[in-house]
Amino acid sequence: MKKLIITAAISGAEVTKAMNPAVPYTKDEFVREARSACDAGASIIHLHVRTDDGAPTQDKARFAEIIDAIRSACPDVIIQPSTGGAVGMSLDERLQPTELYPEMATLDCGTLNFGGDEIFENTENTIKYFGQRMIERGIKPELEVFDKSMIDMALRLARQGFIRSPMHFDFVMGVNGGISGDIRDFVFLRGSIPADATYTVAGIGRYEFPLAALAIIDGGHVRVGFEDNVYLSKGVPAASNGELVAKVVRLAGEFGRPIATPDEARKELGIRI
Ligand code: KMH
Ligand code: ZN
Repeated sequence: MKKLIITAAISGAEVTKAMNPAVPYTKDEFVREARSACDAGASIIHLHVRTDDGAPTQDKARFAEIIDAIRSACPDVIIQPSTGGAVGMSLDERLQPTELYPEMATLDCGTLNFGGDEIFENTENTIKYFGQRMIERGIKPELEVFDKSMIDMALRLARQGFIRSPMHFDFVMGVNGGISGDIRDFVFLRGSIPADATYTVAGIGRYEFPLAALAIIDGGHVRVGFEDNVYLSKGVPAASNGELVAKVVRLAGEFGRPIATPDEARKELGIRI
């Protein structure tokens, strides 16, 4: 059976230590969380960084510092910086980590409500601009889709040359403002991508593990981590990102899916080795 790529979204931009004290802010905390995830079986680290006091930042120097430190602890892992950053950041602020030429980065494929008065803004021209930068910089985009319309947008922009095939999607399901994490919606998204595309699924909150199980059975890939969910099970905070990854590894074992190493993930996603 196709090997399972596990992505650990270890920090996010919105989750805080008040929600789970293991959420990383400092460089050492990022290394601790990345190491726990890699040791448990993650082959990709989806990365947002923070200042030491926890504020989200897209600062290039801060990314470089934390990426270097993670590399020392987990030399092989694929590091996938966010270009979504946090709501309200400017486009060029968000693009800063792509100046470090990472192997992968996220490319958010549409605008959505993000709770309360927040709007996560990604106009068509923004997506084109980000897609073009990633092509120029040799970065494999992970196409973040929070709704079906964002798949349609990605397909349209691929036809126009702003995104290359084969495409790799991340179905982010259960955000307040995006598509729900119901099975019906998973099947809808899953059936809406090209035959040569790959996907991972990121279920938010209580959707994390049910959607992981569906993707494991379906031959897709899985993202877990504090960015999406801070609980190991109902009411039980995860002690680390590694605990969340380990739970996915256990589920995969039950369904006979072996876990991909970082190099196996590179091969599956068409990333240069
Ligand atoms: N923090 C959200 C506003 C991404 O990483 O590309 C955007 C986000 C998506 O997390
Ligand atoms: Zn993110």
